[in-house]
Amino acid sequence: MNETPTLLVVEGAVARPLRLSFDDLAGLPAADRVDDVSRFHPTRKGSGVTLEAVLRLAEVAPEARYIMLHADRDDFHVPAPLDAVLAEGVVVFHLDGGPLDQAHGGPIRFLIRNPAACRTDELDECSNVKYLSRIEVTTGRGRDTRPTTDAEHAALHEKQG
Ligand SMILES: Nc1nc2c(c(=O)[nH]1)N[C@H]1C(S)=C(S)[C@@H](COP(=O)(O)O)O[C@H]1N2
Ligand SMILES: [Mo]
Repeated sequence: MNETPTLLVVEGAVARPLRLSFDDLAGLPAADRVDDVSRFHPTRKGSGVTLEAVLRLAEVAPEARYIMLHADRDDFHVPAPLDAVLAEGVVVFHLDGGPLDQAHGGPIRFLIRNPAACRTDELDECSNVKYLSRIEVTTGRGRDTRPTTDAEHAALHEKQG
């Protein structure tokens, strides 16, 4: 499936584990595309595909209940309940047809369409994972590295710039 490097691994409770390249993502059908995320997240940029399309390719096992969003680059990890995240998740991977740069959370940025404010819900702003490298489909809730206090949150934003 790959001629260009793997940008996103999908693994865990799936029938078909995936290693997706830019070309694999760009080759998904038009119906799966999400163009210009600034239409619903005015401060963010890029285009992508629905989480649902990616998980459809991987064929999620019936016992799956969560996805773990892993950013191995900075060791940031967020669990998301599968039923809630399925219609909300967008996998952003290009900006005007070129790769999504690190300043925009690339090469892959995960976005929740309608996130709750930070720390108010399972699917909150903090779940908008930058540098997403792996989606692990799981039966239980895994490690959550989202900040839990205002101070931790402020420190993280300071570090992120
Ligand atoms: N990989 C990674 N993704 C991350 C974070 C992080 O520290 N590392 N911070 C999260 C938090 S706490 C928030 S509120 C949002 C901020 O996204 P923004 O910089 O686009 O506003 O990114 C989230 N995604
Ligand atoms: Mo956050």
